[in-house]
Amino acid sequence: MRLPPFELLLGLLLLGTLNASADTPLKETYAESFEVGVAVQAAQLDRAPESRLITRHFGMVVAEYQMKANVIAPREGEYDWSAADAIVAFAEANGMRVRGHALLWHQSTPDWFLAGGDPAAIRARLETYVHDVVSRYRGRVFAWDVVNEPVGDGEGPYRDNAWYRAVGKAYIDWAFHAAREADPDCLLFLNDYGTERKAKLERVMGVVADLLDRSVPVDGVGHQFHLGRRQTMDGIHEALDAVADAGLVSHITELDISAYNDPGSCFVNRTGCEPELLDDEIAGFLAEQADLYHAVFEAARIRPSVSAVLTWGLHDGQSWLNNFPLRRTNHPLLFDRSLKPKPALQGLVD
Ligand code: 9MR
Repeated sequence: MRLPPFELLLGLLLLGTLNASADTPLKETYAESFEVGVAVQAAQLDRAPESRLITRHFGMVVAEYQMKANVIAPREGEYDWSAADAIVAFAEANGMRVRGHALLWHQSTPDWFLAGGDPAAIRARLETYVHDVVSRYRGRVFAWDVVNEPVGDGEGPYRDNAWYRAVGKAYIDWAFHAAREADPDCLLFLNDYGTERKAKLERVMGVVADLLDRSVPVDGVGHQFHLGRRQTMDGIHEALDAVADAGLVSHITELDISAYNDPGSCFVNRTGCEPELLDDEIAGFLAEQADLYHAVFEAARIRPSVSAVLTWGLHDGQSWLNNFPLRRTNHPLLFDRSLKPKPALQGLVD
């Protein structure tokens, strides 16, 4: 019997592999090591092509902005749960888990929380808010980012935000204690960006150690991991190890990989930002991005301390990075603008 030419056999084999990988849900690929999630917006859950991708590839959702205080409680004593409820209901209807984000973030704090400046009043408002939100979703939101981005970028360990200026570092303790009281079984996280950089990691771990010393109930650290092109892996490994060494859980909470690697000036006054990728540069970036996504997922897979990895959005068209630090087409996520899987997704499920 004559065998078909080697090239043909190889071609058929490759085709088979590609088909198998395109069919494999991302969440199943990593099911033995960690859960895979995605940041969503309530409106997209009603759009069939997007919601199908979400339920197929992810086992967890987090609200990109609709569970923050400025959306839930724009005015004192008045709650709007509509979007948050819709996201939690979608997750429950589809057997998915919900990560709560975020009880307290200086950028989404409505003015009424801090009005008047009296620390006792501020504490009471914060505790009431945290209690009301956490108890509404008790047993349904399995983990909360209790405080988001409390750590500074240069100055002392604490970020010099309106909360810190009003009451010092105590606001962090109050939020964690109130969350624990409202749901003793929920995992409580301090979430921050830049832990892949040594100096920031040291500050984050210093703040965490200080909280643990005073028996503040912190269970884990959320690493946002908003990464850029040319990010190396050392800092990622160090960040995950540092949290494990402190005896805590890590979640990778807001993973995305920007096509740009801007200098600090771009973030300060939008000078020196990298120019928009040309069409013939995109494929090269997507290949680099696939390698980096794969390396980050591997870093999570080999560590028992990492129990969840979430991307900060479903597809490139939805990402905040198209508008930050300036308006520029970006390609940071696992699906492209037409919802097609990118090389990064293929690389992960292969
Ligand atoms: O991506 C989010 C964007 O859609 C919202 O408008 C914004 C304000 O709510 O928050 C963005 O998400 C941020 C996250 O909550 C905390 N880390 C940085 C994220 C990007 O700014």
